[in-house]
Amino acid sequence: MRPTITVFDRSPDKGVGLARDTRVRWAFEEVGQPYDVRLVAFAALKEPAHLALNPFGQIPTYEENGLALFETGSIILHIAERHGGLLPEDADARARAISWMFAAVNTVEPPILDLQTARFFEGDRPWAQERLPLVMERLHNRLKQLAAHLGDKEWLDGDFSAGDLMMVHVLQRLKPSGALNACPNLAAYVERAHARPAYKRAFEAQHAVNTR
Ligand code: GTB
Repeated sequence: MRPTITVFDRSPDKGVGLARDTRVRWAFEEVGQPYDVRLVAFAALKEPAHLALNPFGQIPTYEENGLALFETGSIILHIAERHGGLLPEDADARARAISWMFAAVNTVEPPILDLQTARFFEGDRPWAQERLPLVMERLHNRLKQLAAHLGDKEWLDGDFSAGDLMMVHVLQRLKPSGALNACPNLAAYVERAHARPAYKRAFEAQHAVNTR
């Protein structure tokens, strides 16, 4: 049975790949697992049928043989554990790749989301102009730390892994802001990952939904 994921029937980003189903689609493409998609309207996210899959009323969710998962980190870990190609065989290297998955969503993504919040949801508050430089500084510090680790390596730790997949999808949200330009090796890292055939297939699939 093919797994089914839920995705926006129309993503607010109009298909540029920022909605989080893109990272799950990418993981499926990397491991060669076909999947089905169920489109969900925004209003339906907070209805009981969807809340039964994700108590926070968000996409994406994952269903297969009676198992329902939410949170992209757990979904991608599940996919990576059941198929070869996204986690190393060596136990220590595997544990390190999983550390990078957590680092992506728990250490790098929060300051990126803070910037989005400061700009788009709080930009009209009287204190917004005072807060924005603080948010930017925290983000740049985090990016500099990541850039220092990556150096001139191709991927974060050995071969491309689920850790890179998560990290790149987190970082790509910064592309429109230009914030990645301060760290050229991170910008090149994102481009390198986006050149992977699996990413291109995932991108095209979500783009087709959002431009139909
Ligand atoms: N931590 C969860 C995970 O990793 O799975 C976060 C899931 C999440 O944020 N889902 C969003 C959602 O369902 C869609 S991806 N939001 C609806 C809601 O909370 O009511 C986030 C997203 C949406 C739109 C853009 N965009 O337009 O640029 C980018 C990212």
